Amino acid sequence: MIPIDDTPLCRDGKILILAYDHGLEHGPVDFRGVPESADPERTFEAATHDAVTSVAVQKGIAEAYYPSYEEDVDLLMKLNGTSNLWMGEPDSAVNCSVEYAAEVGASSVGFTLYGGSNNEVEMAEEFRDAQEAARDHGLPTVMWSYPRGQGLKNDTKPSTISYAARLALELGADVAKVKHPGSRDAMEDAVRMAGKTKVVMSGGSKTTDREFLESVKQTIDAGGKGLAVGRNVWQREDPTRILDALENVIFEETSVDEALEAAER
Ligand code: FBP
Repeated sequence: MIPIDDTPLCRDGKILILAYDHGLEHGPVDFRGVPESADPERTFEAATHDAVTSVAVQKGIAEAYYPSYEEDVDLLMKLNGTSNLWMGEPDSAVNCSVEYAAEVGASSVGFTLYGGSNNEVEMAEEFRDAQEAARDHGLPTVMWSYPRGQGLKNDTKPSTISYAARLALELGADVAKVKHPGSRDAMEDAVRMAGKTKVVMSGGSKTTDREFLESVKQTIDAGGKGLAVGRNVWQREDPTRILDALENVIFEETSVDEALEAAER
């Protein structure tokens, strides 16, 4: 773990990563509700919002779109990822090296670890290579810490999320991105287990404004540092409105009601 408060990934110690790797991870189905969301430029535009500290994309999207936004957006290069067409035990191909991520202009990197998968050992070894290379380049490393696999029946139960947060600390991630474990108390335990590694909540599938903001608020109140979110922003007709509300909850630590009111103005 290295100090990352002074890197582009953080603002005032908080983090809001706008994730847009779903075209790979889930496929075009995620773009059907709001067809314009298939255009990466729409998400890069949203990422120019002050609340967003980095946009997380795969290499191909970074190469094609980041050059037009490098003045206004900070890039988190997602180093591994797998399509939903893959039917095997959870695994993730390493699609980009840290060296190349740095060349393209990334100021941080992201890596998925499926703890509990039959492929955990290989993934942890790949993470080791990525984390050590990121250290050489001074890039913060965010672990998408997602326990899953045939032996894990419930991947969001509190003990599993606390273990996911701890894996990130043990393996040297600077930020642990974990699913919401269902309550503030459970998130508090995950934050405790992560020690000096900062915890951010993973957005999840689209819900109502209030439901989504309540889970973010619980994360902040539990000591989490923010959010890495995709669908709950760019699957909305107006991504700016929810980003306004998120800015309030995460950076100003307002109530959800205040954030919703501010977003209406
Ligand atoms: P969401 O906020 O849309 O859940 O995005 C976060 C994320 O981690 C993405 O980076 C990734 O594509 C997706 O979730 C993977 O979700 P899952 O593996 O649970 O289907």
